[in-house]
Amino acid sequence: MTTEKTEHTEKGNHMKAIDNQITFPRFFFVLLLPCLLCLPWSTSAAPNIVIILADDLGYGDLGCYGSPNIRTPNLDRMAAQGLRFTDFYSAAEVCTPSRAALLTGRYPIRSGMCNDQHRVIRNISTGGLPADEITLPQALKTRGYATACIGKWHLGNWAINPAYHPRKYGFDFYFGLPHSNDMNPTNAPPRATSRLDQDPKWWNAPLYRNEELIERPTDQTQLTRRYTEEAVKFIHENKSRPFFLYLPHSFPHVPLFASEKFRGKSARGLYGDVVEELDWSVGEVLKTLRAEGLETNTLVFFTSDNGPWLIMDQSGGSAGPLRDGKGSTWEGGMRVPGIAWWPGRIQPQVQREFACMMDLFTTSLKLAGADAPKDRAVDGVDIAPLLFGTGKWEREAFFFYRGTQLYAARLGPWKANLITRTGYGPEKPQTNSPPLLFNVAQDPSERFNVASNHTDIIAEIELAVAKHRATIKPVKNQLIDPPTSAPRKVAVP
Ligand SMILES: [Ca+2]
Repeated sequence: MTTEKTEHTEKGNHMKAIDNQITFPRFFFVLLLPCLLCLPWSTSAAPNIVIILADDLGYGDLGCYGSPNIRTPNLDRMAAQGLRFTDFYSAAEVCTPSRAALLTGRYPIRSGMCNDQHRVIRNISTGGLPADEITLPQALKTRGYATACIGKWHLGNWAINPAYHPRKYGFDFYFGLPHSNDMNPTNAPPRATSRLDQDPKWWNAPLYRNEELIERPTDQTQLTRRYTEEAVKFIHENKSRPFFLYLPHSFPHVPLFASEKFRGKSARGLYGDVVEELDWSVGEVLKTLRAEGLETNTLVFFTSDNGPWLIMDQSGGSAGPLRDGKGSTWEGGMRVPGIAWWPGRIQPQVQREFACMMDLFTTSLKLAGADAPKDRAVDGVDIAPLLFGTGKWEREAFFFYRGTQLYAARLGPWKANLITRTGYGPEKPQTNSPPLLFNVAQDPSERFNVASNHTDIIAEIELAVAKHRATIKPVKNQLIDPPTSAPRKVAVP
């Protein structure tokens, strides 16, 4: 028995040895070789990521979202070839917090980049996106990406504090305006009497290339064209490596300017001219990607930082069927166009599930093979399964903040408005108890409050709100301006 057992054991060992001889090549090819291949070129398969952000573009301002009088053939084609969201949300109701959330994947309340008074970074603001936030370009750079921000920054004034320059946050290249195009009215009389003034000489916006001030006042009629040319150049120059292009346009934020080629052409008037030029710009970017053969390895996402600025009369956009606009947590303030394009990877479709701008952060990191930060709350979720039709994604609730206050929450098709207020104007906030409840999939105009029929849904949303609130930690508010007694003779850009 002992001999048999020994023989058996020896035979077993011999077989294992043979097995090892057989399995080592298999192991090498199946496991080791791909790893070795990946090491030096780990980023070669990583997709390029392009995020094009309009400023104050409304839900109803594109042909593919029902505009009757603004021609947007390039965006319409992008939507027809890609995925058009019916329920895509910006992260906030105004510029600064929305952009902070896009680049960090976090509600702006977590970084202190929202405020109840001025609501955005002004040209005298001394705060900015905290240096300890992890931005999308910083995370992508760890995977070898080339990065550029071309357009409006609005996350800190680097003329006041150089630490707030985009190149301190992971962007290799910057070209654009530090904040909104209306923030530098000329001081010499006669000066602009309102943001609707179209005379370029009333506006004194500074244009930068990296840290260098290259033009002041900026010729805003040429701004969309110049952003586009810089974006196209960046794509050509970085075609051989993965890149992240963040293209936050300055328009259609007022004051409105279009180049000669587009001015006076749209049935919608100047606002339409401006949007039609943005549409041209999107077409140029997509054309360049195709010309370089990059379209099958590039995710392009087009959206807006918040809804239309309705109080600007005809210089403001349209929220289509949605209630209210910029500045508000009604749907018109935060539900915006959202179009994803990646030929061969994203199938043409209209997507009715909801997603939000912060999801672009987490999704981009996943696509690049980088992990989302683990030492802090990240609110964006990976929507790749939604984009590619490969399964479930993780989003449960979405929270609508106005400044530092949580006004509303969405869960599935249901939206509970705890507090309501129009975007601008003297109306005081109204606390609703119970919250107003709308099925915004059925009733995107938020006209029919069905709270009394769905106390269970309200309870579920209130539980989600309580859980979310428990994760919010107090941080320094970055948007509080210096006291009026402080000297304001800063070199304000
Ligand atoms: Ca905006």
